Amino acid sequence: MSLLDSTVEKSYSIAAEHFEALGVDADAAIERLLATPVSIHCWQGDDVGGFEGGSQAIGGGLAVTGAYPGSARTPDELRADFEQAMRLIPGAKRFNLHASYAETGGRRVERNELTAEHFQGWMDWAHAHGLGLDFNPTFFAHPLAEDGWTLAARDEGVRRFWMEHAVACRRIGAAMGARQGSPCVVNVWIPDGSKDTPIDRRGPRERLIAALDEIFSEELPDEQMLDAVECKLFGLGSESYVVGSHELYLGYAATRQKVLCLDAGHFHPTETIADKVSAVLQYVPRLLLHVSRGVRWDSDHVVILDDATRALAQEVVRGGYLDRTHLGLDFFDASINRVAAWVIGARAVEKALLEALLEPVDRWRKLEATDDRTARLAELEDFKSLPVGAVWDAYCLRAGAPLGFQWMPEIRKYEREVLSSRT
Ligand code: RNT
Ligand code: ZN
Repeated sequence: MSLLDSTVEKSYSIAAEHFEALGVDADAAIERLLATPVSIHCWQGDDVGGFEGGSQAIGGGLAVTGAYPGSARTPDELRADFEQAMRLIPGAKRFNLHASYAETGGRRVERNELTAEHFQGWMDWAHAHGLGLDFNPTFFAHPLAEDGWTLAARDEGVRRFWMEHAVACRRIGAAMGARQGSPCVVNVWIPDGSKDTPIDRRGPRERLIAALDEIFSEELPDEQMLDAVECKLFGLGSESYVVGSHELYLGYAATRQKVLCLDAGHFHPTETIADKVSAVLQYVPRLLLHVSRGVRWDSDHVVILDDATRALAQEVVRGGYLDRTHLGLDFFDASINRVAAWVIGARAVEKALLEALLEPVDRWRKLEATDDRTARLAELEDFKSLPVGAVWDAYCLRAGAPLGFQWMPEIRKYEREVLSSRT
């Protein structure tokens, strides 16, 4: 044990006493966190590029800004980058893929013809690293999505193509789930909407619902895959109307008992998703969270340990909803080292969860039940300066991940040795 490790253990045992005095078992919090997977998105590694080749713009209202060198250009590079990130992120991880990351051996395979075979490389790799996979059909960066319409398109042929794509993706997700022994969450997000005020808001929504019903009509076992739907308030180019709004998908997920995806960047600029957790879970079976950080618009900045992220973790933990929540990340920043972006975002989410797991909620619940609002507020404030950091360090140590920002030299080394040679 190094000197630093023994300092961490000493600080931890003092911190654990602090929490114990409040009735909280810090060891149990660490154990719980070690067993809670965070699904990390592939698309931070290559600016949502995917590997279909061609010069297709991302589109769909998604914008990645920045020109930091070293973006992954091939599946092998992306896997290597994520392996580097993984070593620096403590705890259980999953990997979240998009259909546009298929490996087709240089052949053009249309999206409606994708099969599990095109993800064999990803599945083998995930298996070798003990990673579960999650999946997303890709309804953007494609000639048939150029005008921003997919599942709700007026054109029957376009709609049909995207429905076939979604059906193919559900089967791929099921194959992933069967292989890994845990359900693959297959998340549907479509860009459909309009820049200016439409006359017909109803038609596209009816078309979307009909399309989803048909897509989901093939029964696939829950143990293999779970369907999720992701709403959005507005996007670039869909400022005035988004077909798949919050109300639409909340109603849809509630009536069809699907997983509801809440993306932290998909609501009004001052609206956070923490308060929605206990509301929507009254009606939908499970939640998928896209933890993100919107700055002014849905800008998908790297997640940090801010109030919104903390409040989200608190709601999931305080409500006892960890078992019904799939935690995912969704951001893309091309202006900083992409591997570091993964590490910063994932560590921030884990830290927020740890903080939430260390809260003396039983004690606070009692104060609340006796209407002692004064003590509740006082203790909530005091909690903010308890030694969570010491528990975090112990957690990193147990997970075999670097302490503090000791991971930065690793990033620099990887940048020097690997990323800098990519042009
Ligand atoms: C877009 C959604 C969606 C995407 C990914 C790439 O606004 O947030 O989740 O970010 O599918
Ligand atoms: Zn999202």
